[in-house]
Amino acid sequence: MATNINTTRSGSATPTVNGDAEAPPKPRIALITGITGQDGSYLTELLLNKGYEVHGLIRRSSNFNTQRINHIYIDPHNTHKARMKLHYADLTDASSLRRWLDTILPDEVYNLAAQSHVAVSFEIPDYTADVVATGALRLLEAVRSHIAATGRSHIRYYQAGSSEMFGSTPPPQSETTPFHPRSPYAASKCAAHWYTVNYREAYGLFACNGILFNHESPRRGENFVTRKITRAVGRIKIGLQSKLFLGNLQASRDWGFAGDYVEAMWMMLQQEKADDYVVATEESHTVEEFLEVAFGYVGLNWKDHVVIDKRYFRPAEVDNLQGDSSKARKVLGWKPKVGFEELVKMMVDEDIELAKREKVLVDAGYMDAQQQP
Ligand code: NDP
Ligand code: GDR
Repeated sequence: MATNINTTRSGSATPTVNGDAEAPPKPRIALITGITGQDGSYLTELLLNKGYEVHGLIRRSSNFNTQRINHIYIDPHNTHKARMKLHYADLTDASSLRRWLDTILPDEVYNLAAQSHVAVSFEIPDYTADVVATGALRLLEAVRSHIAATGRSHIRYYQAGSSEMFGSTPPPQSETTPFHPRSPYAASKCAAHWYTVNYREAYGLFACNGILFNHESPRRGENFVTRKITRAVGRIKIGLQSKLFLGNLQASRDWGFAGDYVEAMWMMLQQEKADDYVVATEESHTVEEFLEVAFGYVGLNWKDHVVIDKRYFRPAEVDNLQGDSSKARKVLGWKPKVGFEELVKMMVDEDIELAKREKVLVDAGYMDAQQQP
């Protein structure tokens, strides 16, 4: 029989006055894995703006990996102002997850951490499964056992699911579309999805799967195709690069803006009932169309610069993704604010500025112009 956790929103989940009429309302506390990633940075900004205290789990790296959140970092010694706090942990280390839950006592947990590169998952499948699939299970189990030990049953959990789970199932893809994953990454995300559903059904955990279609931004990792293209456009325009090596240009993706998508994550955790939602613009474009808009925006022809390189083709491709996000639009009241062309131009504008700064370093002899991202 399922052991149910009472998930009514109470305790510090709703800002309350702690018995003292003078005391300020207690802020809600969020715990984010993957805070140093693209989505982690936008979600942190969103939650800080809503008055949350945000705790992020970061993994140890030989180089600093906090570039995307440096602009909002305040020295923790400044205790009154620092509302974002960082802690070392890893999704491959169960003890660290449970320890930080017990210490931070979050109201909301967002599991964004992942080895998130589809092509790389074919190179390191075992590690990808450990972080993406078993990592999600470790965190769910840490949340479940934390609740069992403390009685903090109001905790809400968000799992970063992906349109890659649909894989070769034709569009439009909605919450009821069958999964057919085409990579170790996608198969691992399917496992994480079902672990999340299972913890909801077995233990009554307030756990939601966001099935998010591709979302991009000027903070997108530089080896994802959109950012790889806009970085190249900036560098070609400024004279730092001439060629751009790419793989399959015919793949079609439903690309939105990451800043819009993190709002949907938060909205899911504010509902009465935990559920799963597709988040998408409902518009799909090929990589070639992305090239046309990005190069065309700065008066260049992509055909003069792009070279097809077999190494960027994948053992199995996902040809066509286009979401049906009608459930999120109806139930959450979510809709994207940034359209395809605006997104591409936003990314190109930022990458032109970045290339200009790189040019200064190249001209001063501090950087090799051939050093491509
Ligand atoms: P990023 O690749 O930008 O960020 C991934 C984050 O996970 C980084 O903070 C990274 O740390 C962290 N991480 C990686 N491995 C571990 C580990 N072993 N332990 C702890 N942290 C780890 O991804 P996005 O921000 O783009 O995506 C966020 C989530 O949403 C991911 O789960 C992704 O798979 C999923 N997703 C993304 C979509 C998109 O279009 N962006 C669409 C659908 C789903 P570090 O900075 O040190 O590398
Ligand atoms: P994707 O994003 O696999 O959809 O996963 P990516 O930008 O890597 O690829 C999109 C499409 O572009 C094609 N492509 C190339 N891709 C890369 N990276 N580099 C190239 O040179 C290149 N040339 C062509 C790919 O074959 C593919 O068809 C992203 C990630 O953020 C996942 O974590 C997330 O779950 C999904 O989006 C939804």
